[in-house]
Amino acid sequence: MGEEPPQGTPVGRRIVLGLLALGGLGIVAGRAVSEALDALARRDPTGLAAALPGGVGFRYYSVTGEEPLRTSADYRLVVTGRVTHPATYALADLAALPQRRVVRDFQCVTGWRVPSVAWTGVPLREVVDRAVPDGSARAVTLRSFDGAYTESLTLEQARRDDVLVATGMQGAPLSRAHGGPVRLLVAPMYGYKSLKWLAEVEVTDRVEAGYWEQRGYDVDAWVGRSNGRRDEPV
Ligand SMILES: Nc1nc2c(c(=O)[nH]1)N[C@H]1C(S)=C(S)[C@@H](COP(=O)(O)O)O[C@H]1N2
Ligand SMILES: [Mo]
Repeated sequence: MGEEPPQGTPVGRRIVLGLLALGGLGIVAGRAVSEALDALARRDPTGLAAALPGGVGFRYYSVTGEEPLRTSADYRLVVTGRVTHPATYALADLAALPQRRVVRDFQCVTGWRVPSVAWTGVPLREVVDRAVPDGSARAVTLRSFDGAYTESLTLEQARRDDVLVATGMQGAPLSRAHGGPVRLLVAPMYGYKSLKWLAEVEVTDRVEAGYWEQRGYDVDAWVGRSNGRRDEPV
């Protein structure tokens, strides 16, 4: 790994959702409790919530140290670049496209992993292919409305079933802290590929290294097969 772990600035504190320990309680109870823990952790600048039972959980990351805001009313996703039909999607437009649910462990390259996270949203290929990539198209660059974070995928990776323009997580709308109203989910790769606060998909003629890749991390970030790590693949 590089000298600088890709954890950005945790937004305020470390957070444990405790979903593992609560797995037996069922989805509804688990979600209610995780929301309570979430609220607790957000009020807890000391980070003591990280010591709650449950062992593993999400940490909230933002390289800018901020949580940028787009309301569900003013959110827009633009699809640009080497396409013949550039498009702009409001949240309702995304909701009208084919939806998909992906349940997968979520793992950061620094080592933490959250088991069996349920995501919902539109496969990225739906918005890419609706824009009709031209003959020069090879990849996509993703941009965040935080103004700093970027990511990229090959066109082939972007068309996978487990790569989503995600609007939901654990049965609820995606929270602002987790990148809402819309983030990218690249389920088979380390967390840094899953860009939060997604604003733009630009179709490009080559892969452009993203924020963390410019700082030494692998562009192809398959869990267990990159960054010199030996994690269980997801
Ligand atoms: N815009 C933005 N997206 C981001 C990051 C970030 O700092 N800014 N951090 C990445 C990293 S390193 C991880 S592990 C995940 C963490 O997702 P979470 O904050 O929802 O836990 O978001 C990824 N996407
Ligand atoms: Mo990460």
